[in-house]
Amino acid sequence: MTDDDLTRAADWLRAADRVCVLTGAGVSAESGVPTFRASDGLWEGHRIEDVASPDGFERDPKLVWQFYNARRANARTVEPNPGHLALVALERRWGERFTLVTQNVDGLHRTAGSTNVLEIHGSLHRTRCLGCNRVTDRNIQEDLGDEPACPKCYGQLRPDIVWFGEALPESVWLPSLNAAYGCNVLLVVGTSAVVHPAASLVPIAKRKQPAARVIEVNLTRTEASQMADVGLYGPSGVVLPKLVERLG
Ligand code: BV8
Ligand code: ZN
Repeated sequence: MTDDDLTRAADWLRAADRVCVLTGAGVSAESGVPTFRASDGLWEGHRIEDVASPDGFERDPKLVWQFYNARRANARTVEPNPGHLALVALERRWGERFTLVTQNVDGLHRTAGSTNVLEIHGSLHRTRCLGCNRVTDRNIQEDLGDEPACPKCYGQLRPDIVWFGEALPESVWLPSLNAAYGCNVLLVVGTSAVVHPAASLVPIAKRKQPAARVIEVNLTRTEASQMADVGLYGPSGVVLPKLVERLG
């Protein structure tokens, strides 16, 4: 990342009326949350379709709950990193003209202090009942066991997470689309941009008129890089605070 790149990114950001941010697992990596596609990938030992799909849950709900209880246990041990805190600072600067769309289910953006957070793939903190559809915030302190039942109707509980093959809830996806269409700058942080429809927010922001400026923050180039106006390559926990500082 050159100093000139940082200045250009800060200039576009400073001039923006509305800002949208899309984050992925990379923004939590420095907090100690494993990413999905790194060699020590989260899915290690488990095939995605076995632990993050409705069929997998139908086939072996205990295995899926073991996988999610393990991720809840990891989430108990981690703290927000300076990258999460830099995004809180950006939200405080733009207020309700700032939207944070996250693919992450670890809850770290909210823990860091972000408030307008669209958790488009759900959250490890919540369960959903297959009997009465009730969504409950269970936070992450307790292990839910491998066959948790609904306290209200004794129905089967599942993690309130969007699995592969499932639609994103309209309650979070529509405002995310709105934010991507309405923003002047889209900050894409720590995502390989391979999972859809989340990744489609980048071309949406880029192809609309007037186009948004796309700033990518990542360790490496990704599927989104060719649509980025500038790439700030480095750890997001280092780059994002530098960007906030350059904003002045
Ligand atoms: C749907 C919850 C249909 C689970 C997740 C072929 C082509 C295109 C699409 C598809 C296809 N085949 C199937 C599909 C659809 C599929 C999809 O996109 N598959 C991909 C794999 C090809 N999508 C779906 O199934 C979606 N649903 O399409 O439904 C439908 C439509 C209408 C009506 C009914 C049905 C649902 C997708 C949601 C799946 N759920 N998460 C869980 O978390 O347990 S996705 C999962 O991947 C996570 O949410 C994660 O966030 C997400 C994306 O991964 P990333 O966040 O990007 O993480 P990754 O490890 O990949 O990358 C990390 C990045 O960080 C890297 O770039 C790395 O360089 C960088 N990094 C690392 N450290 C740092 C860093 N950057 C900065 N600093 C650092 N320190
Ligand atoms: Zn229930």
